[in-house]
Amino acid sequence: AQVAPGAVHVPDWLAPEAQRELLAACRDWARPPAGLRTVRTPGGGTMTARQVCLGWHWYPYAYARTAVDGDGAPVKPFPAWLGELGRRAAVAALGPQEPYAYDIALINFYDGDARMGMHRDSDEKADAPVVSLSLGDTCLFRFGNTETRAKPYTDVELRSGDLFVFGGPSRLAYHGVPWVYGGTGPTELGLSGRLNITLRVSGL
Ligand code: MD5
Ligand code: FE
Repeated sequence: AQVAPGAVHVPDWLAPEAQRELLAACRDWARPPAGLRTVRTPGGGTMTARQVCLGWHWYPYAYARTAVDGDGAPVKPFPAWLGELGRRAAVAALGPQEPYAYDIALINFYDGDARMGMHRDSDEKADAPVVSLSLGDTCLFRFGNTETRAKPYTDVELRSGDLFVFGGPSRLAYHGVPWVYGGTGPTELGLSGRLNITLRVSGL
């Protein structure tokens, strides 16, 4: 379903087996070196969702090749199969298009009361669509507008296996995760909390 021009939600895009495989990969990537970390913002704040990066390391508000605000180790490689998954996802949501060279994955782990405030993703130098995949608990995802953090926005529930693609005029929209509904994920998956995998083109 199109939520806004270029912003498309495809519920239940990843089959249970594909969800299990992606979760297993995320657990592996979360291990040190350059594994899961807590992100601190320049203003002295702490993000409640913890993060691991592939390909390029994101720190507020730029990209590096090493985990500069973590253990300093070289960032893990972005695997070819993940780029293929990103291209298939973009086509599934937006239809035939140029094959984008995805080279960044940002993986956010939400547990307990973790959430994400309204923000824009503007540190990439390319305008390729962002592919977002959700695993585990359902969240409330807030898709806003390009002008302000405030209303109008559209609230969407993202569930385990859902795909969301943000391209075109929606690429620079404000968005956030005001809430994760604890204990709502598929029991068979064995994930407590929520995981979100975003695939991006750095343009770097
Ligand atoms: C999440 N992650 O659920 C969200 C989903 C992030 C982040 O926001 O920055 O890691 S990805 C949402 C996204 C990405 C790019 C553009 C837009 C939304 N958008 O235009 O709404 O952890
Ligand atoms: Fe974002």
